[in-house]
Amino acid sequence: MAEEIPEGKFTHEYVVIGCGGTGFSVVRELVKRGKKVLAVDISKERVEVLRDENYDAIVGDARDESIYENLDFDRVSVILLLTSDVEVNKEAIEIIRRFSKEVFIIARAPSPKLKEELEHAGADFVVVPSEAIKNAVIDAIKRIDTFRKLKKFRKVLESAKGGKLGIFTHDNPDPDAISSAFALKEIAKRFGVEADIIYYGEILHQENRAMVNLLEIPLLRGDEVDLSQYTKFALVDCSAPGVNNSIPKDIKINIVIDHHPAENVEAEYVDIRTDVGAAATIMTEYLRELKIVPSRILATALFFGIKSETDEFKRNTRTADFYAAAYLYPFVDHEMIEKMEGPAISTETLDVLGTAIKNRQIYSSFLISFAGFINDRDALPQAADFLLRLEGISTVLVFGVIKDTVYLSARNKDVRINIGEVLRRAFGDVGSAGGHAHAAGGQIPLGIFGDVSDKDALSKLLTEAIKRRFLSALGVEIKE
Ligand SMILES: [Mn+2]
Repeated sequence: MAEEIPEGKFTHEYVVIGCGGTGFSVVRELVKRGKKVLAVDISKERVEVLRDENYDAIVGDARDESIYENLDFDRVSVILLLTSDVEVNKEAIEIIRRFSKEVFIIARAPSPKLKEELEHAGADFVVVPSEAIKNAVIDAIKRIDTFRKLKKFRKVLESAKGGKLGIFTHDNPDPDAISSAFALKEIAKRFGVEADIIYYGEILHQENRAMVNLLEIPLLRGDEVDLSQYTKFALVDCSAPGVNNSIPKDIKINIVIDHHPAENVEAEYVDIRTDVGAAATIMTEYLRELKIVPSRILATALFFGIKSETDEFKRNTRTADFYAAAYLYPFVDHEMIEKMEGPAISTETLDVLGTAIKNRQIYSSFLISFAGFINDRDALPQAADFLLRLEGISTVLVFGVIKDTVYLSARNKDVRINIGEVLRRAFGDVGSAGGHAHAAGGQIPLGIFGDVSDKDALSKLLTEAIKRRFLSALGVEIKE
């Protein structure tokens, strides 16, 4: 055998020993990827076949030291032992390790049990074909699930052809809901189905408004649209009409795509995934599976949807969200994202902020402020967010009056306090209030505070009453 080995040392980066079915495919794949590969096999015929196909190949036994004597270990970086004989592989590992401690060894083992033996002998990585096949089968099953889902989805969309699809979001849609609806609209278009995005409530938050305006996403208000013109309906980012949304309860829904847990969802097509952080992540997967390359605008919308829903990948973010964001990334207009994240402050918000700053009252680490008689409810959380940044402050309550309602917005970063609970305790009996540990809100009818028409007197009265209830719910005593 030794006479088959030519003079001079081999400088190939990869050496594949054992070129049966698996080894041969590995050689072929590595060469295809531009690697320099030396193939070694005990069978003369096999080596001839390899040479016929222009691969560098020599005849040799994996346990024959002369092979390794002829390798330049400064250049060879990986040796793959792919013979099906585990004893041969094991012996070969021991021999190779006498020549080089550094060279990377990948070896094949017939079972998980023998894997350890080869690792022990000095292999860096052991491949077990039966495990690889098992994983491939599991992957195939997952793919089939997706495939079946998609087939159903296509069917529903195709049956909508010629008609019009109404896509509902939840009330006061956020970027996740808006971008998901937008994606569904674009997908429907590919199927020859015209679609409108319909919402109830308001597009609150300047970021959301900036998104809709900058990306020019067409949205229709539910109370201004004739629902009888639609032949099918879809819900995104929510799963039932009339539940936490103002969609008429008697509307028959055909498609539901959501990431919030839900039971007994009724629709022709339902895709609810609770293992993703955003509905926009699901929609991105639809684009990928349907091989629809997103436009710059759509990719930017979805990316912004995922980013904002997961609070910059900090909240309830799953692997799928990262994958979706990574997929969208090259299509995203990042300048646009920057503009959406730092939209101009409206004059009104600035005024509300000014009033809230001026009227602040501080009790240890709690800050309370009356932001005045306002028009834009959305300015309150912004003022609360801003005031929470004040040194020494951990909890903020800002409130303002719009028409005959007092709106409350609270923010908290003290881990011992659940501000949603505090607001419920403080104001639940006179209005509606609640939320999360770090953010909460509420509404109280102004009439509760008596019939006072003088604004100054009302301001004082309100501030006193709200302060008392709030601090008492927090367990703070007010010293007069
Ligand atoms: Mn969502």
